[in-house]
Amino acid sequence: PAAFDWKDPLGSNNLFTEEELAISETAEAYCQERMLPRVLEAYRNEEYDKTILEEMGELGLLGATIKGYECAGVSSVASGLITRAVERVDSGYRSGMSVQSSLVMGGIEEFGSEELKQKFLPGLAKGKILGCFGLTEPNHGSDPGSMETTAKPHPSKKGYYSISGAKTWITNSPIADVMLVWAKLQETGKIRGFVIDRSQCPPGAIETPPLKNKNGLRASITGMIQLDECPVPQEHMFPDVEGLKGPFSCLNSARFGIAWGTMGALEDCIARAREYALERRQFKNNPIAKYQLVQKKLSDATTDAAYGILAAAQVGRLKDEGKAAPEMISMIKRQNCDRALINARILQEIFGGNAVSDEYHIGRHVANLFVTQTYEGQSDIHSLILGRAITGIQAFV
Ligand code: TGC
Ligand code: FAD
Repeated sequence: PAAFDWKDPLGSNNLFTEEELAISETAEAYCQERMLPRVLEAYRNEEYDKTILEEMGELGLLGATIKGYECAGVSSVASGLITRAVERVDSGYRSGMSVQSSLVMGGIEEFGSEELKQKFLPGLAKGKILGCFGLTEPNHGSDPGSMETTAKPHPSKKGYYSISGAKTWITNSPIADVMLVWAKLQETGKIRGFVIDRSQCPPGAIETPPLKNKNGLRASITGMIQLDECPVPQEHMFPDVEGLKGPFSCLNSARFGIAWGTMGALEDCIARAREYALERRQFKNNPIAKYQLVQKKLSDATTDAAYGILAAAQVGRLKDEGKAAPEMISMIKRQNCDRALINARILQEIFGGNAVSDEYHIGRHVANLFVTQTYEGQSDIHSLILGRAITGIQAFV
């Protein structure tokens, strides 16, 4: 019989092409060699080093599924493998990348005019321009359809809209050059997407104060977007998409990425807990890995990670064939975030008191994974999306 590999228990590597495996290797090497050494200081000091996005851009890891515009044009599975490599180090680093790649570049690629694509995609792909995605508002998180941010014809600048409102909990906003902001057009009441170029905004029209002192995702920078009659050229509005379909289409790709990423974080927790359990000795000099209760924790987590990768790979293949329903993405986003968080919390117990020290990394993953379960649709919201698809009855309102 074939040998069992605890790092790839169900042989998922057999499902990936040579090219996908090579991309995964490049991403893993970069993340372990260049990102991992920075993460503890970044997390302690709540700092995001934006040169990371430039480095990722040089390796072709940003907006990797996009064809043209200086992007790599790889498969969805390959992009998932990149995301998994990044989140193996830290969910905050994956967040910075997801927003740039899936939410901003993905949105511009899917809905932007050719002019907007030419103007922004190559710079975003190289990490020279930083993007953020503003959907959530202080009073409307799970229910973005009720947003209050409004766009109306600018009273004095011909050919411009004037946007006013506030977005909150926005990854990368304090350092973003470009903001994809969703606002209701006053004349129709319909949600539209606007690409705001910070360098073109007059002073005071846009403020992006950071939200500090987070207790998770500290290696990622988060803030608000406050818009006060901000002038935006009409041609910076996505021409043909209106309603929630716009932001949710971007979210389909980002949620797909999170399903892969959280498996990377969980795999890191498993590898670290296994190593610790083999080294740490208690009671008659036995490694704690000898004890059945410890082994069960490792078995449960390893099983969930293996299942999670297989499910994500299956949805990735369907996505590229145009056969992935959004509910499939809700299913893997919910399941993988929940299982990663639950298992990481249990694996944390293996480290005893040392779990409290950040040098063991496990506590950081646990705090981060809570956030992954919350953003891009909290898990209970995805339960309701699935429940609606199963029963035909919506339970939101
Ligand atoms: P609902 O009636 O369900 O849909 C309204 C319109 O949108 C369409 N639609 C989708 N289109 C494409 N993909 C999807 N996944 C779609 N889901 C819905 C739908 O067909 C409909 O179109 P149309 O043409 O008929 O108008 O709308 P609802 O208001 O009832 O929505 C309910 C609910 C709960 C499903 C939705 O609001 C939801 O998903 N809430 C969660 C909010 C969320 O995910 N926010 C994410 C913010 S961004 C973020 O967190 C980034 S973190 C990034 C990082 O740091 O990694
Ligand atoms: P609420 O909507 O107030 O929900 C609170 C609780 O109530 C949740 O458990 C929810 O599941 C539950 N709930 C709500 N409605 C129902 C219902 N009908 N039935 C049952 N339960 C319900 N947003 C962006 O737009 N862009 C970003 O880049 C971004 N980055 C983020 C980064 C971080 C670090 C964080 C923490 C958040 C980020 N978000 C971003 C926001 C994120 O998407 C929201 O926090 C999330 O959608 C939940 O919204 P909320 O926080 O307002 O919670």
